[in-house]
Amino acid sequence: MQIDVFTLFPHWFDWFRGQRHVANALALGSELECVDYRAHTPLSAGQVDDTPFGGGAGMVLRVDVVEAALRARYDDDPVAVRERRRVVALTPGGRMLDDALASELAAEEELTLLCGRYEGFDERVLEHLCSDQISIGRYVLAGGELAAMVVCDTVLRKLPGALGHEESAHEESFSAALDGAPEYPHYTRPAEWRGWSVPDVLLSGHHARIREWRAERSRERAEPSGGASLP
Ligand code: 6GU
Repeated sequence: MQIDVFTLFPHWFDWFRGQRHVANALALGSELECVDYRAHTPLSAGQVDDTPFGGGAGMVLRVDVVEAALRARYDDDPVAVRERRRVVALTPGGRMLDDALASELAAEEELTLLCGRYEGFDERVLEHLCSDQISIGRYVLAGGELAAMVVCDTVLRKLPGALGHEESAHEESFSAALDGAPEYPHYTRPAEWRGWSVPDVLLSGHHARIREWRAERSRERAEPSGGASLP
């Protein structure tokens, strides 16, 4: 998979690239590249944003700046680029990221992520230069960079080989393998600690019963009252 992230802070992604599963995915042939809006701005003094028409607080990322960066990267009219490549803008109001959307993105061979800053994008970026918008939750971040990393994290770990264990990403929380339910609980050694013991079935070596027990726990957690995080 080839991912391009458009950002004003490309160096933020240096740390991200060093994380094990990301490094694994990159070593296995995936690519994660950053494009700096500022390096391609047609405006003077590295300007990339401007005050909103109609007034109001904050700054808005300009449409001509985003267009210039896309054009420089893809050597084509960005309006045509989004026809052949998924171009996602990270916005607080976008489609909520979940496991199904992550799988959908992981199936793309090429993906472009546009990070906004400040008050976000000029609306014409969203209307004409991108294919869709994704949000990682209903709260506002100072910019799309952390959201882009969240998207890359969950997408890259779905690619074959990224986790080392082929099974690890298959039967995990919210996956189709668990019917979208949270994952069952895990335990490891010691089997007994301060009187807190591991369920007997897991020590039984009886694989069919273990599978059944795990499916039941997973289903329980999917019920409104079953989640450990719910009151
Ligand atoms: Cl994608 N961007 C920003 N700026 N804030 C967010 C977000 C994205 N998702 C949740 N909050």
